[in-house]
Amino acid sequence: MPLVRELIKTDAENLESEVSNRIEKVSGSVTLFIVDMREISRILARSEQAKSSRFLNLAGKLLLEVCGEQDRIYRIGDSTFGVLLTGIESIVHQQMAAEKISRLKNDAIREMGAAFNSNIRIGIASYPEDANNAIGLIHKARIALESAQLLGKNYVIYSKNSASDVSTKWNLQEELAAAILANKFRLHYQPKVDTKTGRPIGAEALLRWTNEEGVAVRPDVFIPVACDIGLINELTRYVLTTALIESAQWPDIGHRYNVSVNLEANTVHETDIQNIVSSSLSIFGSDNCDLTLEITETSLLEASKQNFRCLNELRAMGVGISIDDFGTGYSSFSYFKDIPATELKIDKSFIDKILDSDKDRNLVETIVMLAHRFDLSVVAEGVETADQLEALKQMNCDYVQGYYLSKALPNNEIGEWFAKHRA
Ligand code: G
Ligand code: G
Ligand code: MN
Repeated sequence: MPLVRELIKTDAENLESEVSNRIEKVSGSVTLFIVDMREISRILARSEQAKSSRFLNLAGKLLLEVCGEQDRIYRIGDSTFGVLLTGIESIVHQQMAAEKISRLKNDAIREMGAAFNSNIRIGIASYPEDANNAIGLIHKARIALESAQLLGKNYVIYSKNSASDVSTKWNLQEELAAAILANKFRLHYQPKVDTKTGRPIGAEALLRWTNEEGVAVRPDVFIPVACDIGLINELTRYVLTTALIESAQWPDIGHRYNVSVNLEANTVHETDIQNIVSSSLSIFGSDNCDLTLEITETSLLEASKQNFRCLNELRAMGVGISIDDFGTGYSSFSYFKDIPATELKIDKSFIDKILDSDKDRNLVETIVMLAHRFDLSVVAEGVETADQLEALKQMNCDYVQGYYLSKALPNNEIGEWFAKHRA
């Protein structure tokens, strides 16, 4: 009769005493795998809540299959498991076990009939090699897991190198959290210009952070970190309210400004963005400006019907939706018919090539025509020369943005820029 073993549900604190017990009972080395299935469960949760918990139960059961009599599995978080294996003496053995766990994930996905390929991450540390007690072992396995997430690897075995990568990340997290609480951010604004007349129509707000050492940290570095530490909503609120407050003071240019704000992909999928936007608008909205939210094409491609509902609600509030970085994802034509967008921004990589060949030019011209057929206005990003601007004018591209016109400027300079270019 095979022994029926159960998953042990525990929280992170109890894990410590569990691991401690095992270390005492088992002679020889004990290896802890922390298995994180967050990415998969997130994707499943977007489609259907029930699927996500079914997957995690299934994955837990499959994990039991890698375990021998002496081994234990703990469910230590919503989508995190601890696997405690004994008698794994070499790195090769650890690698084999990690590979096996990675393959089990495929079985679970297949059994669910889900059509995607996402990763699980595994952090691995051993007693007594990496740590001489339970607390140390859990800590090292967590560092290895963080490192796997950082490097985008299926698994990482703890080493001094992984520790230093992760400590850099943890420092950044702490610094960023402090900066968010202390409101150390600024917005810069890059003007958007009407291609035909050369007159300004508005600007894109771009977040700027200079850390305590005076180093400007790029938003594509710190925004994912803000997501990880659960503070992305604070940043989104900051950007929305600041853009609304500051644009209200910009000089008269004969019409309302269009102000664009970038939204991080997961904000659209996972937060109550409608409420954040509507409360910002009701408190800080002004007659001076219309708001547009820029969402990357890639994240729109992942969007489910649920998210389209969210985008439709935003549209109903009078907010524009812009498809950012267009051309970098792989959208099919049918996507145009469903997406509730008002604007399409052609990625800089296409604009860069526009003068290279007829083919590159035709491509951009076709995108413009297609967008117009679906009532989307078109913005070209990263325009750097007069010739590019001229070519885009010929193609009926509506608006342009780029260093040729202006880089992003701090608020005290953007007002002057608008005043100077309004005529
Ligand atoms: O100019 P720049 O280095 O700011 O922009 C780098 C990237 O960071 C761009 O892809 C831009 O869309 C993104 N970005 C800039 N500001 C914000 C912001 O407020 N929120 C989000 N989610 N992304 C931003
Ligand atoms: O992804 P998003 O389109 O939001 O990113 C805007 C980014 O492009 C910002 O980093 C901004 O500073 C940068 N940018 C804007 N105009 C130009 C340009 O003409 N050339 C280059 N190289 N970058 C630009
Ligand atoms: Mn953008």
